[in-house]
Amino acid sequence: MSQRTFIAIKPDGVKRNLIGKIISKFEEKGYKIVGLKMLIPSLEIAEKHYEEHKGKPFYPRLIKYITSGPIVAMVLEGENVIAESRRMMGSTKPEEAEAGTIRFEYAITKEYNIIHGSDSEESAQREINIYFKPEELCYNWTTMLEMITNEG
Ligand code: IDP
Ligand code: MG
Repeated sequence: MSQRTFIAIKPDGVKRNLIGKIISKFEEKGYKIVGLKMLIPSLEIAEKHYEEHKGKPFYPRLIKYITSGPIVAMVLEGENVIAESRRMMGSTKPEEAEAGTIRFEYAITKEYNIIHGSDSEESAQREINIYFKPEELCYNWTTMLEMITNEG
């Protein structure tokens, strides 16, 4: 089932020059990038994004962290991309993340864990709408793999 998901390289990932390495992993996996931009999240955007965590002890720091610098926001499309991109990211706590996952390789703490990914179809749709206007998304293009598959 082809799905879309929202992924963000958080400010610590950008500050540590990990943009290219992270995007490469998703490209190599074969996901189609249908939205991509850099922005410094406003307080309003950050609060909308993380509304499920409002009231938790780490919430104020989370908002400060996510608004502390640019993030790279993207929308990926592909088979089972929501669950699979979460698997590729690894556990929230880097010490629990499986070897080979993005957080295992790069995250330092459960707070500064360099990447965000939607955890359900509902949150994917919600988060895509928070970060992207419809006209900013490029759904209508064909990857090489799609071209070859359709020719066959
Ligand atoms: P997720 O990013 O793996 O979906 P969530 O539990 O949704 O994890 O938490 C959102 C973000 O909030 C985490 O990625 C992390 O940056 C931060 N966070 C989560 N739990 C803690 C905590 O216990 N202390 C500090 N920051 C946390
Ligand atoms: Mg989450």
